[in-house]
Amino acid sequence: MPPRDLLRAEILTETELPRATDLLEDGRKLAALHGFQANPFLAEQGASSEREVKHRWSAEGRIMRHAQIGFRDPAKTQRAWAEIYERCAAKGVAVDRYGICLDWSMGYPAAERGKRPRGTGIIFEEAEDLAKITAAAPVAPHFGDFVLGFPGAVENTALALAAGATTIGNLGQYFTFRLPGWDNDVATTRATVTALGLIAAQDTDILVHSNLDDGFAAHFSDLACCLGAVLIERQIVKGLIGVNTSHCYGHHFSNPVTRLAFQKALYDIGETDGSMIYGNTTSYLGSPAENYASLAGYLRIDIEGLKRWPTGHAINPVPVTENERIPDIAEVVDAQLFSARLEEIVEQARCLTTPEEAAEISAQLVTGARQFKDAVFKGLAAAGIDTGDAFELLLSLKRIGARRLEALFGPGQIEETAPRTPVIASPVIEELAENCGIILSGIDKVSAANLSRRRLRVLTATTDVHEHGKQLIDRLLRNLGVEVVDGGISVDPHQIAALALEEDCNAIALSTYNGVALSYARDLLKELKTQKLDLPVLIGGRLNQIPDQSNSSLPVDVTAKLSGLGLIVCEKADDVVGGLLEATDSNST
Ligand code: B12
Repeated sequence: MPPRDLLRAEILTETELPRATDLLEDGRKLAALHGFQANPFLAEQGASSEREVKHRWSAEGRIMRHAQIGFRDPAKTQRAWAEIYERCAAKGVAVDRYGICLDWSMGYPAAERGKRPRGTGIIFEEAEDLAKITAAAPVAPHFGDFVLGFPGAVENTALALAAGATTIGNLGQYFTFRLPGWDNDVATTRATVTALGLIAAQDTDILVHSNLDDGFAAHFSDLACCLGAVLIERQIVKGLIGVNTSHCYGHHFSNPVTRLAFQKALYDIGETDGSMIYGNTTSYLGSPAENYASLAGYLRIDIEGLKRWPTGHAINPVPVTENERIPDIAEVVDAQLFSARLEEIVEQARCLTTPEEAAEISAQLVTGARQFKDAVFKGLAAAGIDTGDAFELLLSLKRIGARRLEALFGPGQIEETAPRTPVIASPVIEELAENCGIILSGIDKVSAANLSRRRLRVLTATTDVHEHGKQLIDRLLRNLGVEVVDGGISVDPHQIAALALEEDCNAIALSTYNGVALSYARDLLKELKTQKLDLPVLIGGRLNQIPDQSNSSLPVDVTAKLSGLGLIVCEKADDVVGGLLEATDSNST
């Protein structure tokens, strides 16, 4: 598809939109009310921002250490803030920054939060409550999720500043996350640009953080486009607004060579303010003992990369129970201590590493990323988008989406029939294909043939941003001769029911991960009833829910309740076969 296919009228359909200059000015005015409050970490370091500390430590060869916390219960979060620091310090290990997991309901404007669905993270109303937590130990607060990129961006940025954060994100989420029931992307963009104005007006150096894996990276099939996203976001935030950016990557970077190459490529394109290299959480597939091997595997690469190419990033030792549930305090401490010991071991073994292959890949990534960024800006300008206006740029990129951007402007070779060949393939896509092959080979031939004969149409969808489960089910079903109707990512129950009716589907296969399985299932059944549809609903993923009226920190399993409602609970992807065969037995053969 040539770039000329992109037209302003198709992307920005409104006749009138806010101008970034006005929104940035609104944000600047708010700075008189919402200023930055220093935190114990900066006091201890004698610095005015985390950025300053990052530069100092990079020069000394010291690597920061990051832990992610944020229990639903604020008192527990406060306890964790102090206890993790103290228990590690007692062993001579420093934890330097905490990433706070705000709840997704915090993404809505403050006035709306009470009536919106809740997820698994922490919920705050008052800045003082938050500041009490961040004062509990000299650790730099990092506000990553559900701040920038959401309709509640201005209120949440003010909260983060009052709690002493000098790294605030998460711009990556702006491009891909959808809050349930919220489709007003103009309001989201307006809040985000205004919040960027508030950040730009602070008299200390605030970093705008973006987690690439939350944003476009998980959707691009080419890692060169993923690196290109860094250049594009930098151009918008630094180039047009004057604020420094800080990029995080790692969840999906499971290939050691490309993980190391990406680190070098970031260094080569001038990253000095990296927030953290996220743990390769997709490699946590087994028991804690097995996950320790994965932890060592990715940390070793990250330590090696940061020693060679210091970018300011912290390492992030993710607790080994992360694939089972939200990790508890002691598990966070264990992972931190493990990482400190591993750092010593990596240092001793450095003579063994030869990163030539990574260096070669990194050079290709940098060239591809620059090509991608230039093509995106040229293409947007040709389509009539004002590339000097941050509001128009952000909204256009969000609406075009990763897949189309890559198809139009990616640096990979264009193919006649297939998508572009990536310069460097993303490991996510490769792993899904491999995983699908393994599952298919384990399905018995009689069941597969039986399913294929039924000529089913199955709607697949997700309740939240996690889409790998759905992608896997889509692939499996297509390979088994089932027609897949794409119900989308982060969709609301009424949308699923309406589409199932319109597309005359035989069943729904739902993937859910955000601790809302039960409430979502109830709403979906209600919507199906409204549409007078009696369809089997298969459900998989993380089948748990945070009890609504409780302040409990961890979601509870709701598998039995889902079965009680009549849903077909699927533990593994291949359960889709038995589930569909059983549920569609009478009416489809
Ligand atoms: C990758 C990932 C992400 C990626 C998702 C990228 C993407 N585009 O998909 C990113 C980084 C964006 C992300 C974000 C978040 N994540 Co996340 N994420 C994960 C992770 C590491 C892997 C999940 C995954 O994709 N697995 C791959 C699939 C293929 O395998 P699987 O999950 O084991 O599924 C199997 C079965 O369940 C089954 N299956 C799944 N669905 C279906 C459906 C049907 C019909 C059938 C038959 C079978 C089936 O098939 C699979 C193979 O057998 C998990 C932790 C982990 N290691 O599992 C956390 C995890 C799911 N995330 C979690 C959380 C909390 C979040 C955030 C809220 C964090 C935050 N504060 O921002 C946000 C979500 C925000 C939002 N708006 O929704 C929690 C969920 C907590 C819970 N409910 O218990 C987890 C468990 C991590 C944790 N312990 O805290 N995440």
